Amino acid sequence: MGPADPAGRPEQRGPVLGRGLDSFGALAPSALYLAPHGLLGGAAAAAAVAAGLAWRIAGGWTAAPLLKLFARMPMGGAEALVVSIPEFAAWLDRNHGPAAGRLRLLADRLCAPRPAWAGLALDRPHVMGIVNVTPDSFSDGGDHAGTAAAIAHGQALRAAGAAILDVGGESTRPGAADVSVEAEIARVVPVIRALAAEGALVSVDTRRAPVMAAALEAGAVVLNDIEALTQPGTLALAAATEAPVALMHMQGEPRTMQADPRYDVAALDVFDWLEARVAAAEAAGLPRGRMLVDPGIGFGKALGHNLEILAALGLYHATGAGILLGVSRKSFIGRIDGSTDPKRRLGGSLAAALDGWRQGAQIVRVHDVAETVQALAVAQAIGEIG
Ligand code: 9MG
Repeated sequence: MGPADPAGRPEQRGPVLGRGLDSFGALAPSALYLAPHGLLGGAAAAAAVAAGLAWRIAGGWTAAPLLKLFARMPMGGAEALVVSIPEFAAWLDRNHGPAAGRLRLLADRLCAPRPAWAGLALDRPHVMGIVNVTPDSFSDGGDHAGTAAAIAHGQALRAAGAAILDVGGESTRPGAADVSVEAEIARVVPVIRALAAEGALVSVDTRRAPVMAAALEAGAVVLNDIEALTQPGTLALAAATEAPVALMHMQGEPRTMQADPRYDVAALDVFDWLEARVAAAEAAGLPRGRMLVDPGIGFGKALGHNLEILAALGLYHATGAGILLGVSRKSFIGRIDGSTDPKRRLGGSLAAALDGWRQGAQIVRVHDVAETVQALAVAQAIGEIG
């Protein structure tokens, strides 16, 4: 994997390292990354784990018979090495230097079973339904912008199988109009209050501390923050309220983020950033078990970046947090198939959500709840036989 150019094509580089684990083990610990590879599910996962040929990932439904190690190169880019679990475990037994210590830590985080998050058991997938209370959202164009319409939409998503409803009052699409804190609160609070009063598990999609506080007071339980608690007061508020959080990666800010996003190696750069945010949140008093990480598909990323991140999604299990994935109706689908109407991206949304599930993402954030719940149920039922 090399750095992606602005058009999104990964740059190809020849190997610099020798091909063995020992050459990776001689590198600086901070240059190393570990992702599950060749993932198995259902009966195949159980058999491979029982035979000692695979590791169960995050205590979930996937198991890795292989690991993909990435090493950043001094001149930029990264090299990858695929090893079997028995080979890697034997190497870890023999090696005790700093690089082995880093890889052991990442491996422990990859495998550690996740505690329940907001009351949801993370050994199975869940669907988060999107309730936009915005007149100008990219994906539903304000279909549910009024309070009553948004409440009805949330009720319908819940009836369709959403385990959690994500209520947002600010559109983050490039070019969206600014909304004041007061207006954002006025949009989300009545919707949250009504849905929570009916027993729905509600998350608030906001990046501002006063909106978070008002939403929690109205009955929201979860904070979904596309700025990962970097805005003033948000980290302290999350720590003080003990709310479960979703920490999303974004490069830049919504108005301009798609102008010229640049990374060295997108999947690894995003990993570093999320790992640092998890550490910051932990230092502020949030236990890791209360956090989900989210690579922020479409937030300051060209097509090549999005695809590289989605292909390496399992990498983010090594933050030790659960994974939330948002791919629903996003423009990267349109960049692949030319679709311009977000509502005509159901096939691409389902394909990407199912691939996230295959890689063990515990929660998918979607518009089309009934269709996603059905797709996941069928994929799971097939996997359990195989
Ligand atoms: C609010 N919002 C829009 N897209 C999102 C995504 O992909 N993830 C999360 N966590 N929130 C999102």
